[in-house]
Amino acid sequence: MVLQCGRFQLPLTRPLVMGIVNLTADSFSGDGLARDTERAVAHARAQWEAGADLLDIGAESTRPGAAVVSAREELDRLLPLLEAVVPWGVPVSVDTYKPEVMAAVVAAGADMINDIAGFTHPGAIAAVAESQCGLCVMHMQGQPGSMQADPRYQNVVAEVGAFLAEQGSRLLAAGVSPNRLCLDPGFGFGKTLDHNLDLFRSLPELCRQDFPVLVGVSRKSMLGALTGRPVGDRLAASVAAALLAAQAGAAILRVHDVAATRDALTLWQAIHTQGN
Ligand code: HH2
Repeated sequence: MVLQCGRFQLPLTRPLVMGIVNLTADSFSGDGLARDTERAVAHARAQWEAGADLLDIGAESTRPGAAVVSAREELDRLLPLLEAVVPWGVPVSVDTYKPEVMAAVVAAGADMINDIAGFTHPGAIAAVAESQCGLCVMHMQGQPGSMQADPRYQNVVAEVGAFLAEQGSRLLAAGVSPNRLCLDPGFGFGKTLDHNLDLFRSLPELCRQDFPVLVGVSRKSMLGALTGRPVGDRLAASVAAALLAAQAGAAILRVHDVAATRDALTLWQAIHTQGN
């Protein structure tokens, strides 16, 4: 299987590592760089050199209570970084749910659009349909500001699966070719710890379906709830979670700690590759 991702066709023969670059002022993980382009470029370079297969740049934090950023401010943060990073020849994803931001970053050379709202905002599908960008469709219940207040599902696995299938169908109906899509259950986005664990347990089933699956659990509060550790001290749990997601069949792992994740995956692949 290959993921069409802008200028790239990414073979999915092993799990890919997506390195996070946060141009936010208030990310939960504390790594946000807001408008500090120089440090953001250095961080992007470090993520790439640590072995990231693709970079994911975001300029609005989704942490409950984080400030909503205007499209203009989002672009003022994103475009200088894109201008620096696109020529490196690394696939660049942009984490945004705003159609006007999508259109502008696609024009600026972004290879993938990662939408936490799953392309549900009016105009989002039209903004990306005619490009060659990879598209990550993520599930979220509610809005970032209030999503963790009281998330409820009858059956979280069925409901998340149905949403992803429906948005996938909408994108295909708009002319998007299937090899541009990947799906993400959206860990921590309007989900309790039990919802997250149910979804994690169901990953093998989701990963057996038609589209590659992206998993983002790096440093998230579900890991804090389980280990009792603060956000800066969740490396071991994050790497373990990434490895378990890979084992379950995830195609892309969205992580803050690229080098550690790569090491773990290298070991996992060596054990799982026949003939080694
Ligand atoms: N998680 C975050 C942001 N974007 N995109 C996808 N596809 N999947 C995820 O799980 C996901 C995501 C939240 O993490 P982070 O970017 O580190 O934090 P913040 O939103 O506070 O900047």
